Amino acid sequence: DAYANDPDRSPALRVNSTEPFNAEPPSELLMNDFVTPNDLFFVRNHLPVPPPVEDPSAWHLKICARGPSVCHHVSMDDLKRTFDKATVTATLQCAGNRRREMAGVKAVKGLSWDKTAIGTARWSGARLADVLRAHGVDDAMRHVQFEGRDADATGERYGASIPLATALDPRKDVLLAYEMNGRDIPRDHGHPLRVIVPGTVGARQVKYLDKIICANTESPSFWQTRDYKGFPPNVDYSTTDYWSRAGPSVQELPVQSAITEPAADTPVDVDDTITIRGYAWSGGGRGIVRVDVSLDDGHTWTQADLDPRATAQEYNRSWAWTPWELTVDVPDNATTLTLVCKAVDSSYNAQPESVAPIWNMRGILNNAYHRVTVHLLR
Ligand code: MTE
Ligand code: MO
Repeated sequence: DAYANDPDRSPALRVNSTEPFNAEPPSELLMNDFVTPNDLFFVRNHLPVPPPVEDPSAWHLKICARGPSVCHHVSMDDLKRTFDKATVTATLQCAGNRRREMAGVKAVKGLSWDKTAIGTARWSGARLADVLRAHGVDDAMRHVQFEGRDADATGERYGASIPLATALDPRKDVLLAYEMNGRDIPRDHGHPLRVIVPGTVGARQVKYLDKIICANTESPSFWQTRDYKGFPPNVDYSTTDYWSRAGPSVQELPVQSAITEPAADTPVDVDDTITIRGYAWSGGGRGIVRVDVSLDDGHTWTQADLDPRATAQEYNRSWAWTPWELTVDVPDNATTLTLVCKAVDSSYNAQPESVAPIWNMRGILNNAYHRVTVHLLR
């Protein structure tokens, strides 16, 4: 059993699949902290967790910075001693976050994620740009490919790539991370080393990192070439040559927000006011300038209070989410409220109003207005 050596997990996680293990935290726990505790951070594994690296000092990363034919070995000690340690607080979101709502429009293929396949951590490690420069990177190359140690039964390993321009831009803060929230990265999150690409889809942030290759082509892995791509709403698995209809690989993510409290379908005890909380976030370092909340299904709107730790982030380098909160009077005699939230990012991108027009067969990139209907006990 390839899964026999998987690590122990918190019983608080809501499990979407056990082999491979995929789970997300309960909605009402997600926004308790600006930085998500490691044991509550959503886990997205495509494959069995690889055997632990028992002795990280005997382990090396392979770096092929001038193309696949010339590779160097870098030990964990080299990585920690030779390169400055950088720490970045970044939100990681799976492309499939909120897939469940998209599946409500029409069937999609993939795990049924609710709205918590997203989390924020303080990631520490070496800057990928520094490590590539030290190994004579060829700036004319176009992509950086990453290979994990986790493999399927045929030996195919998890892999993905990002543009080399992203990796080399010091203001993009791409890390080879060996710590998550001040501790060694847990096994589920990529021990001993993973890539962190702030503002980019989770799928490119390769865990259990084994090899880095600079190349003129994207990663040849299934997950780069055939998955995590956008499909138009009129294409499904029965469409002839559906692969030729895919858009480019997903990299930076669009603006997103969701209501985490009150959770859907839980009766809410209210006096005269109700407190609504959630997160907003956008890809590419775009900060959140506004979150609008409605209690009447979008007829009228009120601005939520944004967490000052989020709004203090640098322009185009706002890697962490924006927790938001709103306490408002409940309309007299109301028994049901349809809460809606929508965020605006620093490029004034807005979320689409509904899921149907952005439906895609893979169920990714759902960033429609988020709606929660609550029944009031009063
Ligand atoms: N890296 C490896 N090696 N194997 C994987 O299955 N899953 C990817 C990415 N990196 C994956 C991986 C996907 S799709 C996501 S969303 C993130 O890891 C999830 O990271 P997390 O499990 O630390 O939350
Ligand atoms: Mo993902």
